[in-house]
Amino acid sequence: MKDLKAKIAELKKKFNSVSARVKDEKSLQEVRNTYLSRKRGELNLLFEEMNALKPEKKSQAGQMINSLKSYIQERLEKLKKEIAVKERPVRKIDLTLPGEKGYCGAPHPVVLFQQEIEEIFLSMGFSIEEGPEVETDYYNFEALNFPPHHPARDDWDTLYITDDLLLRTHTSPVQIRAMEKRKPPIRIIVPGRVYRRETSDPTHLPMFYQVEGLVVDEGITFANLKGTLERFIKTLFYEKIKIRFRPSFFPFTEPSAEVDIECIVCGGEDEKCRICGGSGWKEILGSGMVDPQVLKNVNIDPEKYSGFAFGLGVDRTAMFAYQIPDMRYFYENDLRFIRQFALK
Ligand code: FA5
Repeated sequence: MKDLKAKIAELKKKFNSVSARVKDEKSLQEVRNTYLSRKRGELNLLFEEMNALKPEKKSQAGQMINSLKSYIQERLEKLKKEIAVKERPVRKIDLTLPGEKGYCGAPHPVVLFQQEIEEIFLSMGFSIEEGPEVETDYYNFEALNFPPHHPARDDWDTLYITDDLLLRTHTSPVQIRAMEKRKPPIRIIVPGRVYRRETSDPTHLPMFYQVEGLVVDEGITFANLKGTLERFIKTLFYEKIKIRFRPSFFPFTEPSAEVDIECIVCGGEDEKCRICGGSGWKEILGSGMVDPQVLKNVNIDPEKYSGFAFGLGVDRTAMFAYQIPDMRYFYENDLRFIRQFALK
């Protein structure tokens, strides 16, 4: 027993001096093997010796060996943590290099422009309504007074999904959905995407944004339509901008008018102007008084109520406002182009 005690003391001393020299993962593992290995580890040899002792001495010896074992384990654990901290890779920082700039996204210019439009109408007491992009023939055409096979349907080059389902060609179907849902007074705008089977060119896209407007109440006249649109356009562009109402045709409005604004790029002075083609005018929207037949289609009495509606091309107007010669730039995903607008 005395022998064993001396051996334990000796082993502890040896362990302390060996472990003090441990400096990396490899030397730590070597020390662990020397003392704790199951086969030839020093501690196991001690346990084997203990087995040769008389039973009454065994428990005391066991306690002494176990306490040395815990001591060694704790010390090794501590060393392991110290080595892990020491060996952690250090990121070298070169303070002379320019900093890394984080990527920051920004709203798309067409979205920004749409928000400007929304704010003007919200300030005029309109509320915002939405509708589905996949529409039925009924809402996109029939309820808007386009009977089946009516030639006016050809003006909207339509992408059909089935005979009855299509990608909406304008935001006007939401007029019908809104009037089905609630009775006048109605004063809404409907921003959203529309689709047409068109080849893109500088002023045409197969997918673009419109903002529809609809006002229905007692005593609404063309003067309300004109006043509202003039106020809107002057707020969006500038107070003195020239505006022109040109007679037009839409099956769902009567009378109808397309609205042009003066070319803010050349003012009609440049025959070769890429924006207006020298005409001095640019069409931005279609409008008109809601056809009484459309009101009847949604069970609103046209004798009592009247209304006006309009549909503005957001991309087309944005192109004009920002003086961009080609609308396709909006969708080419060139960040150098897109980001200029976010900075404004
Ligand atoms: C319509 O879509 C009608 N729904 C507008 C309307 C609403 C009339 C309510 C009366 C009452 P139009 O097809 O003209 O009309 O389109 C309206 C606007 O969308 C145009 O003035 C133009 O600014 C824009 N637009 C039309 N086609 C394209 C296109 N291919 N690419 C980009 N913008 C377009």
